[in-house]
Amino acid sequence: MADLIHFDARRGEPGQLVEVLDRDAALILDHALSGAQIDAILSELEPFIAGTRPFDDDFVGRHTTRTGGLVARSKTAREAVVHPGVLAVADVFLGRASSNYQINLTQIMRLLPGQPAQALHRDRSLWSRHLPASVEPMLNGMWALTTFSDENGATRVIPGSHRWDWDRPASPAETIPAEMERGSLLLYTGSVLHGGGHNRSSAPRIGMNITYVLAWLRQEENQYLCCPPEIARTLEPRLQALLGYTVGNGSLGYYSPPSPSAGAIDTIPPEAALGRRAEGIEQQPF
Ligand SMILES: O=C(O)CCC(=O)C(=O)O
Repeated sequence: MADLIHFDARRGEPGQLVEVLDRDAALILDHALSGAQIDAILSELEPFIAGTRPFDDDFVGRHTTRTGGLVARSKTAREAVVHPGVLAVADVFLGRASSNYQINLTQIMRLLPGQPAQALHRDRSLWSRHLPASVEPMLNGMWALTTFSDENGATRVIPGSHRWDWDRPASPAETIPAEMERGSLLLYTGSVLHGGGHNRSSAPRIGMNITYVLAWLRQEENQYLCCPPEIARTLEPRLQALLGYTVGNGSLGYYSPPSPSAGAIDTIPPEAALGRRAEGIEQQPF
């Protein structure tokens, strides 16, 4: 089975990466985060990760912890969310089906020793089967905060399975492990079959899953609760927009201020909730 293609995150050309994603539905970007950035992310999130209990279900895994809300909880994780190389790919890849896109999920996925392999699945199942196959709704990143190896449960993918008939059965033998160094990133689509691997090592495998979705779909992790306006107003505008504090595809996500002022138009861009005007969007004074 063909291996996943590796690119250097510092030099990847978006058009070429999108071609590979269209063909294989997954690739690896090396040197995406430095050791210092990873150390900072893990230290900023340490109290949250330490306080997260394993799941009580077989799909996520009973020896797995998942810790979300990363934009609010980790300043350094924000650098991954707005990584210019990843956003350049997302602009092209998701730009084909929506005027803009947003964060879907930010989550530390920590597979503890003994965690068995996860059932193979497509992340686009979040929206059931209602989306036409021609629409790719997601671009996903799994950032390796530890090395990802076959032994420690690297995410397993079936390259090319995004083009399979939805009901075609998949077997673990058809998967390959996304083996990568600490600091690399597995980029994969919402339609590719994949799942966490079996952690047969004696140490946790730590991935940081940051996923993006078309602006006209409901986000998996509620960003307005995870990163409410008090925190969002301190962030850079690009990140605010990725959280969803902007309108998408025309008027989706508009805002009506809780205290109406007499005569003002009541549908304004959500940037108003952060105390600023939206760039390039016509709006009424608030
Ligand atoms: O932990 C992993 O490697 C993958 C997890 C995953 O694909 C999921 O839960 O959607």
